[in-house]
Amino acid sequence: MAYEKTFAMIKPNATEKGVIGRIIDKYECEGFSFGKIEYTWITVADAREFYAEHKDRPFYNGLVEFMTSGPVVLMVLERENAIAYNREVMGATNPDDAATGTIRELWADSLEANSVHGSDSSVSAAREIEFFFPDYAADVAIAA
Ligand code: FUP
Repeated sequence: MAYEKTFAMIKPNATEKGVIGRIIDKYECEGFSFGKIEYTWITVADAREFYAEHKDRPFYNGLVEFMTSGPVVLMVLERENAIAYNREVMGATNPDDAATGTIRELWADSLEANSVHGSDSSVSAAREIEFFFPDYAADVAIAA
Protein backbone atom coordinates (compact mmCIF):
# COMPACT_ATOMS: atom_id res chain seq x y z
CA MET A 1 0.00 0.00 0.00
CA ALA A 2 1.16 3.48 -0.80
CA TYR A 3 1.80 6.33 1.61
CA GLU A 4 -0.84 8.90 0.60
CA LYS A 5 -2.18 12.35 1.38
CA THR A 6 -5.88 13.04 1.59
CA PHE A 7 -7.93 16.16 2.25
CA ALA A 8 -10.29 16.36 5.22
CA MET A 9 -12.44 19.07 6.76
CA ILE A 10 -14.22 19.38 10.09
CA LYS A 11 -17.57 20.99 9.22
CA PRO A 12 -19.44 23.84 11.00
CA ASN A 13 -21.80 21.62 13.02
CA ALA A 14 -18.80 19.90 14.63
CA THR A 15 -16.80 23.07 15.33
CA GLU A 16 -19.98 24.65 16.74
CA LYS A 17 -20.56 21.87 19.25
CA GLY A 18 -16.96 21.74 20.38
CA VAL A 19 -15.70 18.39 19.13
CA ILE A 20 -12.67 19.55 17.11
CA GLY A 21 -10.34 18.02 19.68
CA ARG A 22 -12.14 14.70 19.77
CA ILE A 23 -12.16 14.42 15.98
CA ILE A 24 -8.46 15.29 15.75
CA ASP A 25 -7.75 12.75 18.50
CA LYS A 26 -9.54 10.14 16.39
CA TYR A 27 -7.35 10.92 13.36
CA GLU A 28 -4.22 10.63 15.50
CA CYS A 29 -5.37 7.37 17.09
CA GLU A 30 -5.96 6.03 13.58
CA GLY A 31 -2.36 6.76 12.63
CA PHE A 32 -2.72 9.88 10.54
CA SER A 33 -0.22 12.71 10.68
CA PHE A 34 -1.03 16.26 9.62
CA GLY A 35 0.55 17.79 6.51
CA LYS A 36 -1.53 20.93 7.04
CA ILE A 37 -4.18 22.05 9.52
CA GLU A 38 -6.01 25.37 9.47
CA TYR A 39 -8.96 26.77 11.43
CA THR A 40 -10.83 29.18 9.17
CA TRP A 41 -14.13 30.11 7.54
CA ILE A 42 -14.73 29.28 3.91
CA THR A 43 -16.27 31.78 1.53
CA VAL A 44 -19.52 31.23 -0.35
CA ALA A 45 -17.55 31.30 -3.62
CA ASP A 46 -15.17 28.60 -2.36
CA ALA A 47 -18.00 26.43 -1.01
CA ARG A 48 -19.82 26.67 -4.36
CA GLU A 49 -16.71 25.71 -6.29
CA PHE A 50 -15.64 22.97 -3.84
CA TYR A 51 -19.05 21.26 -4.21
CA ALA A 52 -19.51 22.13 -7.91
CA GLU A 53 -20.11 18.47 -8.80
CA HIS A 54 -23.41 18.78 -6.87
CA LYS A 55 -24.51 22.10 -8.41
CA ASP A 56 -27.63 20.65 -10.04
CA ARG A 57 -28.74 18.70 -6.97
CA PRO A 58 -31.63 20.01 -4.84
CA PHE A 59 -29.48 20.13 -1.70
CA TYR A 60 -26.71 22.28 -3.25
CA ASN A 61 -27.76 25.74 -2.02
CA GLY A 62 -28.49 24.46 1.47
CA LEU A 63 -25.14 22.67 1.56
CA VAL A 64 -23.29 25.86 0.58
CA GLU A 65 -25.23 27.82 3.23
CA PHE A 66 -24.37 25.22 5.88
CA MET A 67 -20.68 25.04 4.95
CA THR A 68 -20.35 28.81 5.30
CA SER A 69 -22.40 29.10 8.50
CA GLY A 70 -19.46 28.71 10.88
CA PRO A 71 -15.76 27.93 11.14
CA VAL A 72 -14.19 24.80 9.70
CA VAL A 73 -10.88 22.98 10.08
CA LEU A 74 -9.06 22.24 6.81
CA MET A 75 -6.51 19.42 6.90
CA VAL A 76 -4.15 17.34 4.83
CA LEU A 77 -4.01 13.90 6.46
CA GLU A 78 -1.20 11.47 5.71
CA ARG A 79 -0.59 7.75 6.24
CA GLU A 80 -0.52 4.46 4.33
CA ASN A 81 -3.67 4.12 2.21
CA ALA A 82 -4.89 7.46 3.62
CA ILE A 83 -7.66 8.11 1.11
CA ALA A 84 -9.63 4.85 1.49
CA TYR A 85 -8.77 4.47 5.16
CA ASN A 86 -10.11 7.92 6.01
CA ARG A 87 -13.41 7.04 4.31
CA GLU A 88 -13.67 4.13 6.77
CA VAL A 89 -12.77 6.31 9.75
CA MET A 90 -15.41 8.91 8.69
CA GLY A 91 -18.21 6.43 8.05
CA ALA A 92 -21.04 6.64 5.51
CA THR A 93 -22.25 10.02 4.19
CA ASN A 94 -25.63 9.51 5.88
CA PRO A 95 -25.03 9.09 9.62
CA ASP A 96 -27.98 6.68 9.78
CA ASP A 97 -25.82 4.30 7.74
CA ALA A 98 -22.47 5.06 9.46
CA ALA A 99 -20.82 2.18 11.29
CA THR A 100 -20.50 2.30 15.08
CA GLY A 101 -17.48 4.29 16.24
CA THR A 102 -17.00 6.23 13.00
CA ILE A 103 -16.72 10.03 13.13
CA ARG A 104 -20.07 10.53 11.42
CA GLU A 105 -21.84 8.02 13.66
CA LEU A 106 -20.45 9.83 16.70
CA TRP A 107 -20.72 13.49 15.70
CA ALA A 108 -22.94 14.00 12.62
CA ASP A 109 -26.29 15.71 13.20
CA SER A 110 -27.88 14.93 9.82
CA LEU A 111 -27.06 13.92 6.23
CA GLU A 112 -26.13 17.54 5.50
CA ALA A 113 -24.48 18.41 8.83
CA ASN A 114 -22.42 15.24 8.80
CA SER A 115 -19.40 16.59 10.75
CA VAL A 116 -16.52 15.87 8.37
CA HIS A 117 -15.53 15.75 4.74
CA GLY A 118 -12.90 13.42 3.30
CA SER A 119 -11.69 13.01 -0.28
CA ASP A 120 -13.26 10.01 -2.04
CA SER A 121 -10.49 9.22 -4.57
CA SER A 122 -6.90 10.10 -5.45
CA VAL A 123 -8.19 12.52 -8.11
CA SER A 124 -10.41 14.27 -5.53
CA ALA A 125 -7.59 14.34 -2.95
CA ALA A 126 -5.23 16.04 -5.40
CA ARG A 127 -7.90 18.55 -6.46
CA GLU A 128 -9.02 19.33 -2.91
CA ILE A 129 -5.49 19.74 -1.49
CA GLU A 130 -4.64 22.03 -4.39
CA PHE A 131 -7.93 23.93 -3.89
CA PHE A 132 -7.33 24.87 -0.26
CA PHE A 133 -3.53 24.62 0.01
CA PRO A 134 -2.11 25.56 -3.40
CA ASP A 135 1.35 26.45 -2.08
CA TYR A 136 1.63 23.17 -0.17
CA ALA A 137 0.38 21.15 -3.14
CA ALA A 138 3.02 22.71 -5.35
CA ASP A 139 5.75 21.72 -2.89
CA VAL A 140 4.91 18.04 -2.40
CA ALA A 141 4.32 15.05 -4.59
CA ILE A 142 0.72 14.00 -4.01
CA ALA A 143 0.35 10.24 -4.36
CA ALA A 144 -1.94 9.54 -7.30
P1 FUP B 1 -19.20 12.45 0.88
O1 FUP B 1 -18.19 12.16 -0.19
O2 FUP B 1 -19.39 11.31 1.85
O3 FUP B 1 -18.94 13.76 1.59
O4 FUP B 1 -20.62 12.59 0.16
P2 FUP B 1 -21.11 13.32 -1.18
O5 FUP B 1 -19.96 13.82 -1.99
O6 FUP B 1 -22.08 12.39 -1.84
O7 FUP B 1 -21.94 14.55 -0.63
C1 FUP B 1 -21.30 15.74 -0.26
C2 FUP B 1 -22.09 16.40 0.84
O8 FUP B 1 -23.38 16.74 0.38
C3 FUP B 1 -22.33 15.49 2.03
F1 FUP B 1 -21.34 15.55 2.93
C4 FUP B 1 -23.63 15.98 2.59
C5 FUP B 1 -24.32 16.63 1.43
N1 FUP B 1 -25.47 15.88 0.95
C6 FUP B 1 -26.73 16.33 1.29
O9 FUP B 1 -26.86 17.34 2.01
N2 FUP B 1 -27.81 15.67 0.81
C7 FUP B 1 -27.71 14.55 0.02
O10 FUP B 1 -28.73 13.97 -0.38
C8 FUP B 1 -26.40 14.09 -0.32
C9 FUP B 1 -25.32 14.78 0.16
